[in-house]
Amino acid sequence: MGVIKEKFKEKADKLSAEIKDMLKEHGTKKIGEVNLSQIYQGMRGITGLVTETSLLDAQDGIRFRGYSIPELQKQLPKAPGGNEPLPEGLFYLMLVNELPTEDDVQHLSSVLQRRSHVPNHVFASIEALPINAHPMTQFVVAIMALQTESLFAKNYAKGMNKKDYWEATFDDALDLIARLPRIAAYIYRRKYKAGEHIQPNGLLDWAGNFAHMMGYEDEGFKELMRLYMTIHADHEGGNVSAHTTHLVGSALSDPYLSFAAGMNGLAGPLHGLANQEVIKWIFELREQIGSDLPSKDQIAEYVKKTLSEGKVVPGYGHAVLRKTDPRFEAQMEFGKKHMPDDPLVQTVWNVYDAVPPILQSIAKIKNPWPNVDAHSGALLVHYGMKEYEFYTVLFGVSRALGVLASLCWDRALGMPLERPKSVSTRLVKAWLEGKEEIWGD
Ligand code: CMX
Repeated sequence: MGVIKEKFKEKADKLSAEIKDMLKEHGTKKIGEVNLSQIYQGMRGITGLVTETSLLDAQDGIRFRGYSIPELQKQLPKAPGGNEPLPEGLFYLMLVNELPTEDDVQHLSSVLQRRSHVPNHVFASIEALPINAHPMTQFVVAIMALQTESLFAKNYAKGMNKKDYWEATFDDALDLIARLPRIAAYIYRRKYKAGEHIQPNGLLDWAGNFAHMMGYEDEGFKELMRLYMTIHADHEGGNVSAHTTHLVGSALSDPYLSFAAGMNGLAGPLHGLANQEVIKWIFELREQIGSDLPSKDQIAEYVKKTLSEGKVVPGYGHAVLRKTDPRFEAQMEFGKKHMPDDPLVQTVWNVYDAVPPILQSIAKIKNPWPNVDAHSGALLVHYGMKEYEFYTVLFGVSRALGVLASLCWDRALGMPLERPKSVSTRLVKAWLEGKEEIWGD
C-alpha cells in the first residue's frame, strides 16, 4: 500500500469510529427545520449532507479543510520559481486532512505521472464524435470510455467485500485524476489545433503538464493553471457537480460513472458552463458597443438589456454566497499582477463596478456579487486561449480533485445509498387541510 493510501486509511478509520460514537450519543438531536418553500425552491439552506473536504460560508466563502484561498496560496508548496499553489497539494490536503510538505507533493505528482496512461480506445471514442460536439460532451464520453479501467467495477463483479470499497475507490480516483489532463488536452488539440497533439512532459507538475499538453508554454499560463486548478476544485457538497458525484456514487456506481454524472451537471449554464457564458456575453457586449473597453454606463445599459430579455447576467449571483466570491478576488489579484493593462481584464473589472448596483435593485436577487466564473475567461484569453466552449472542461478537470477526494471519504466512512423522501403537491394540500401527516410529529 502506498504512503498516501496508508495515511488516508488511518485517518478514515479514526473518523469512522468517532462518527459512530457521535451518532450513538447524539444521533437523535435536531439539526434544523424545513419549511414548505424550501422543498419547492431547490432545497436551499437545508443541511442534508456531510462533506469533509471543504466548507462554504455565505460571507467568507470557501475554506478547504479550514484553509482560505489566500492561506493556501501562502502555505501550499509551489512549482520551482512559482508563486501559485500546486493543486496536487490541495488534493493531498482534502484527502488526508494535513498540509503537505514539498516532498509529499513531489511524491503525489510522480504517482499521478505514473498512473496517467490513457488507453487508445478512449481517444478512438473521442474521435468517433463529430468535431463540432461540445467539448464537455467529448469530455464526458471520454470519461465513460475510460470506465473500462475501473478497479471498483472489476472488483465488485468478483464479489468485493464492503470493507474494501474505499481502496478500489481510492485507486480509481487517483487514476482518473492522473488521466484527465491528457484527455482534456487531447480534446482541445483535436477541436481547435487541427489534431496536432503534444506528448506529456514527465518532468512537469500536474497542472504545468496540462498547460504544456494544451500547447501553452508561457510560465504565466502555467501559473494561471495552477491557481485555476486549485480554486475550482471544491465548493462543499451541495453544488450540482459535487452533489451529483456523491449521489451517483452512493448507488456504488464506480468513480468513473459517478464523476461523469457530476460533469453532466457541471455542463449546465447555471453551474460550470457559466464560465463560457460570461466571456461570450462580454464579447457580444464589446461587439454591440463597438469598443474594446466599453464605459461603465454602456455596460450598465447592456446589463439592463440582458435582464429585460429574461436572461441571467452570467457570472453573478450564487445559491449560498452573499459576498464577492474569494475565487473571483484571487483571479482579480492574478490579473492585477500579471496583466493590469489588458482591456478585456479591465472590462471584467468595469462589469464588477456596474453590475452589483443593478442586481441589488431587484428584490428577488439574493446575491448581486460576482462568482468564480465572472473572471476566469478574461485571464485565459490574455494568454491566447480564446476558445471559450472549452472553459468548462478546465473547470471539470479541477473539480475532479474535490469530488473524487470526497468520494474516497464516502466509501471509507461507509456512507449509504442516498434516498431523500419526496412528496406530491396533492399530499402537501391534504397536509395543509389537516388530512395527512407528512413530516411526523
Ligand atoms: N441575473 C439575473 N437574474 C438572477 C441572477 C443573475 N445573475 N441571479 C439570480 N437571479 C434571479 C434568479 O434567476 C431567480 O429568478 P426567478 O425567481 O425568476 O427564477 C431570482 O433571481 C432568485 O434567485 P437567487 O435566489 O438569488 O439565486 P439562486 O440560488 O436561485 O440561483 C444562480 C443561483 C447561481 C443559479 C443564479 O444566481 C444565476 O443564475 N446566476 C447566473 C449564472 C451563473 O453565474 N452561474 C454560476 C454559479 C457558480 C458556479 O456554479 O459555477
